[in-house]
Amino acid sequence: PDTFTHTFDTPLFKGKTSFSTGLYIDGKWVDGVKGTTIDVVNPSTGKLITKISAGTKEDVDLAVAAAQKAFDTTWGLETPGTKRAELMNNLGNLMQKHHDELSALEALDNGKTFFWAKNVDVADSIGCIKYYAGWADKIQGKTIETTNGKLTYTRHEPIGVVGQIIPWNFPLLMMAWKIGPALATGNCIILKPSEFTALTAIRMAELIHEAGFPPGVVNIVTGYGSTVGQAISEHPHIEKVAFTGSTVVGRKIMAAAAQTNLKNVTLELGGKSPNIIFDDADIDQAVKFASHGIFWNQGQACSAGSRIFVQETIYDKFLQKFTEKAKSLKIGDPFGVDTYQGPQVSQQQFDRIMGYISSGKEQGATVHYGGKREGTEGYFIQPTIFTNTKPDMKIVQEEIFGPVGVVIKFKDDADVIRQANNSEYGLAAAVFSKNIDRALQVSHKLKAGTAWVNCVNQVHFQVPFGGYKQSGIGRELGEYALDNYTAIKAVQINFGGFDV
Ligand code: TXE
Repeated sequence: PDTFTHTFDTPLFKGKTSFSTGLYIDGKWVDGVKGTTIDVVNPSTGKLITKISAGTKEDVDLAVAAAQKAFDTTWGLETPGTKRAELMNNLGNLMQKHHDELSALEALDNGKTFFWAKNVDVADSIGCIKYYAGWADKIQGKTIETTNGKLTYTRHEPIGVVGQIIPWNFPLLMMAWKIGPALATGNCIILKPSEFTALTAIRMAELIHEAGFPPGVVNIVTGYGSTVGQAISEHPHIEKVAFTGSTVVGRKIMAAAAQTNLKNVTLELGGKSPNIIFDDADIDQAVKFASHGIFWNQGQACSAGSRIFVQETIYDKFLQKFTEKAKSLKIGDPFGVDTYQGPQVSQQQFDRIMGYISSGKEQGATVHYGGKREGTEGYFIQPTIFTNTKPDMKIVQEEIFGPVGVVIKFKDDADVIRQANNSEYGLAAAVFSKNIDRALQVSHKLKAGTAWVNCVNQVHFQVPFGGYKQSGIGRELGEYALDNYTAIKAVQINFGGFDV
């Protein structure tokens, strides 16, 4: 296997400096069939960290064969839920043991701060795996009364071999959201991490191995979307694909599924979530959450509160406080103890965001604060606030996926509901008001898969998450996600109750 040795200048790795960087197929580390690699770049510096394998269609075929074999012989119906739970808890415990190391790897590879990686990404990933371990022995069907002398029951069976394609904004967390429910219900997995941030998935493969999962149950094939991702979406023996990423790629995955074996598809796509602040809100609370809503994780959150609607009577006061808050956010080294904002994940994303900032200016919006690159090295962008926007501007309609928010005035409840719903997306929405009747009435009228009241960006593994409209199909997390990974079989037995 290909390994690299890198001396990380942080004690957080506890001396572990060597990682496998091949593909993890059938419980073994292997080189990709073609032997090509992908550069892994540190977004804080733009410098090379290491190289990982660039898998291909042939590697996906090998992984699917391994997964199918595991499903038929050692996993699937062969391993009881209690055993699946035990292995998943082993994995959760190993992640806990390596909590700092996983957090450091995420900060290094993605650019998010070590603080947030540790307290959200890794903490919630552990929580998610253990939560679904709890479900593994509680997958149950129903008995259904029809006629006397007939027994009918349902079984929630694992689907079989499933494909999972994940993005770079929460690399480990998205992996946990995907593998948790799939393993709990007895499926075998081919997972493709993003080509930009595969290091935690690779490290997880080592922990999955150590936890004792049989070979072939989880296979990690690193590589590009157009090769490995496409091969997963088109594969005739993958029965389900779960994807988190851009709406453009979501469409391709659905089309590929439709044109091949009609595999089940769940999609968690982009957003342009409204964050609504009424004049009866606690303004300091609203400012704090509005800032966290758009600037947290460098704005690279699908649920980011990127359209901030403020009632006209408090608009100036809010804008002044919100700007002060943006100014106070410390940008810099993700490992710095007081850093809030790290670099964007890649040169590509940096360019995309700077392109949106230029487009906002060209279309006549005002850069109220920020709008520039920060420093000269790495992919850092200042927290940016746009005002004087028009509803059809690109910065108001399209997902920027960076620390760039638009602040928009509104008159009253009806006006803001209309403006907030004027979007092709519908992932999340937030309402700030101390009038609970108003907050709930407005929340219920917003076309979004999540509505937050007096908070933003709260996601919990027990609570379903997903989008209306072009933000996706299906729900992840909570009990709801189990349905994505089970096929229902109805068994009907005649015990003397009827004849043809
Ligand atoms: O996403 P891609 P990109 C949005 C966000 C961002 C934009 C572009 O607006 O600015 O998407 O980011 C794999 N078949 N989100 O281009 O390409 C790819 O390898 C199968 C929102 O990086 O969608 C990676 O593993 N797979 C989002 C994954 O798709 C393919 C998170 C996501 O990358 C593929 C990320 C193909 N043809 C971006 N092409 C969210 N919902 O949180 C690429 N991939």
